[in-house]
Amino acid sequence: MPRKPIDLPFKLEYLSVLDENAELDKKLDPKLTDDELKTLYRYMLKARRADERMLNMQRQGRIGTFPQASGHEAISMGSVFCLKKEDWLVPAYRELAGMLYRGWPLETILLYWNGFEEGAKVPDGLNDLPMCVPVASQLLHAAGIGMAMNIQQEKKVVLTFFGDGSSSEGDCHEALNFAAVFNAPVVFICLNNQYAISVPIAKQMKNETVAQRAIGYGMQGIRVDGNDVLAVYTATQEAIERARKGEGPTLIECLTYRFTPHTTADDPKRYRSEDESKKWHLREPLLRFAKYLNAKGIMNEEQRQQIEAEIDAEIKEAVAKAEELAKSDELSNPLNMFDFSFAELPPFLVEQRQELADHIAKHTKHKKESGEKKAPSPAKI
Ligand SMILES: Cc1ncc(C[n+]2csc(CCOP(=O)(O)OP(=O)(O)O)c2C)c(N)n1
Repeated sequence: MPRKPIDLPFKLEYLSVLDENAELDKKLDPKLTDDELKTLYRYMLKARRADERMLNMQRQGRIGTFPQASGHEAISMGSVFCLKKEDWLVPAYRELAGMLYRGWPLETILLYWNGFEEGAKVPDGLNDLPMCVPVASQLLHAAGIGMAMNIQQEKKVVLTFFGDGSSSEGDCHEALNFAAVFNAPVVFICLNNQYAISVPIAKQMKNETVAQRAIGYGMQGIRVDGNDVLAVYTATQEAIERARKGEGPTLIECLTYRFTPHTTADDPKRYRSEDESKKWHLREPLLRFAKYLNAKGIMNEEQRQQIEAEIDAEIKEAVAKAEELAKSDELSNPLNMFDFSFAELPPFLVEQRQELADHIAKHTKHKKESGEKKAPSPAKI
């Protein structure tokens, strides 16, 4: 028969564990301990409060343009929580909750958004990459790390993130394809917040879901409620277990919404309706999870307030530290930009570094003569 249907074994699921009223589907309960549930909540809340604080600071001119992550806490924390310390985290730029949980000091993140190279310095002992702003480029790094681990026969996994808009990039397709073909232990988390700056998802892709693209690459795929931390946790945990068993990569699409502008330089009122935004606020990840913890009897309002107070103090301390560091001679040295990418600088960068050092020295001399503040001391190569 020249024309006949091809029988292909495709299936695609949507997963939510807590419904919009915070009712748990008992069959899907991931059965986390009370302490684990409270940890999830704490870091989600810390990320939300840090995000709000950073917005205030940006408006006061105390940090630069940055992308808020409010509304994405369930995705970031629910997934990163599944990693072991030695696993790899390859973040984009909205993974605040997970990065804080992983051990990135908030002051480091504040320095990053203030333009300091030191903000990209991975804390000792973590197999993480710094945040990535060029969209989708980090997915190739994640696929490459996964392939390298297969060669080295390591049982670690890689967790990486990208947006719905990033799924239009060639880098994204190459990374997914390489990971599938080489059976790399990578979990690709798509934060589908439905907009790439002002471009709605309908103008990014012709498919109904991002998850179904997994089928085309030959990997597992699932769509989850990205405002439900337990759903994200469950899907990521399953994907990581498969990856550790050598069963290759997974694409998890987390359906969510940006509660805030794309970045502090954006005005979503010009392209999103208030009605749409209000509808999504009803599915807010933190309120929903707090309601569940309350109903489960493990966090009442008084205990929640206590966590708020502790977080408030932690954020104040981090802001003070970051601002102190930013003033130091060591960090305000522009030569630092050469210091964190290469173990050994290639000759053309040695030359550029010297050129900048000479320029600073000349400028300093000029400033000294005119009685201005001294220039920063040169950093080590
Ligand atoms: C390679 C590259 N091209 C363009 C940009 C400018 N840019 C920054 S964010 C963005 C949209 C990203 O949308 P999406 O992937 O959906 O992520 P979201 O910001 O919505 O989380 C673009 C085009 C960039 N950062 N990198």
